[in-house]
Amino acid sequence: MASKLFPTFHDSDLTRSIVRQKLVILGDAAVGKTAIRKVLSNEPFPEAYRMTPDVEFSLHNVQNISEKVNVEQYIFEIPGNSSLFHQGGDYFESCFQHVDIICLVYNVCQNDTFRGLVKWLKYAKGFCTSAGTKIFVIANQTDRRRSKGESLSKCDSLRTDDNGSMEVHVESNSNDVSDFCEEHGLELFECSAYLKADQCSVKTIFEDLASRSISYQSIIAGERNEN
Ligand SMILES: Nc1nc2c(ncn2[C@@H]2O[C@H](COP(=O)(O)OP(=O)(O)OP(=O)(O)O)[C@@H](O)[C@H]2O)c(=O)[nH]1
Ligand SMILES: [Mg+2]
Repeated sequence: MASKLFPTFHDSDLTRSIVRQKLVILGDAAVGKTAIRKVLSNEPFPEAYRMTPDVEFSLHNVQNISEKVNVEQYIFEIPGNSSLFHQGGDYFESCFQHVDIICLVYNVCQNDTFRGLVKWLKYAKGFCTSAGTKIFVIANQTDRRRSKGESLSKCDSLRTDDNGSMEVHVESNSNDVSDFCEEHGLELFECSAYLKADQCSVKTIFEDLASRSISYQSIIAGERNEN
């Protein structure tokens, strides 16, 4: 999974290769796409919700994954607000060119954001130009999950959606989630961008995605050696 747009860079002085990955983060409004990007950039967790009005970008460096390779992840967040997404038109679509990885994010405590993945998956498949793009699902906000026996949790709290209307949050059914992932051949990761202890799980997920690109590089290198 090495981007054609950001080719692998071999620095003979540093004796390390830099593998560049292009990632796109998609999902409904307020599922935590910005929060995930901020955690990866070691920026403070965004407590107050501020809608992302345009494509936003972060660079995440993954070092020491192997002795010979560093990975640079170029992460593009697409606004989740559907009217903004449609206004973005061709520009948003162009972000899907030469993408290595697409992360579909939903909020575990808001079932409609899980249902929204059908739409985001359709966009991802429709706009992607590279055959090798891998798509993953990230279930975020696990810290808000209802613990067994708990009658009322943060999951059931009332909250305003991106159109300003109040709605009750209903937790997504784990069987539905696994069925969806199985049906579409998508791997599922879970995390919380909020809990300090869990923020490392966000980093672990992206390191995992980075290490897969290294495996891919090893295959390519192996093929080159064979020829
Ligand atoms: N408890 C909890 N809150 C979270 C978590 N991730 C994000 N939030 C909160 O959810 C709200 C929305 O987060 P954002 O990251 O801005 O959502 P987004 O997906 O980028 O939304 P758009 O930019 O509008 O598409 C913010 O108030 C965050 O503080 C999480 O893991 N746990
Ligand atoms: Mg955002």
